[in-house]
Amino acid sequence: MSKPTSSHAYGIGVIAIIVALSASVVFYTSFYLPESLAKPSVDEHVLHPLEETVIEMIPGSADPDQQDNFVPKLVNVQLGIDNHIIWNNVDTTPHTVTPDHRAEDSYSGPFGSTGVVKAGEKYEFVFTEEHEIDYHCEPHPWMKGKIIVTKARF
Ligand SMILES: [Cu+2]
Repeated sequence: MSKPTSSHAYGIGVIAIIVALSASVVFYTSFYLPESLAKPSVDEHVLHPLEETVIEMIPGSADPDQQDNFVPKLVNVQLGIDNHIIWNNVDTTPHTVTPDHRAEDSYSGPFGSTGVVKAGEKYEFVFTEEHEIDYHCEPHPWMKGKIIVTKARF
């Protein structure tokens, strides 16, 4: 003896599964796929590290006789820990963050400020892979700094 109600419920179940499957196919092809093709997949901890690393362009940096300008000058960061670097211009003069040699991160793109960082403004960059970059300030070439990005030690 077949019960029409249970076969009806079975039919609804099959339709629900088909609808769910096609919805996920549509999502995968129209949203997930283009997104994942556009950029390499990067670990969430690397994209949103625990800490920000701050480098200041300090007052007086435009003076070639002043020893300190990018402070700190040498910065070592680790992916997933403190690889989000912010350059704060706390000086009264505009400066740039310019790599000595072209440097590019495969997720974040070319490194370096586009144009100057005005007084009171900042430039920030999230490194997502290992790098060793020497950089300077375009108008004040005596302003020099270095960034070393390594994998977390644990
Ligand atoms: Cu400068």
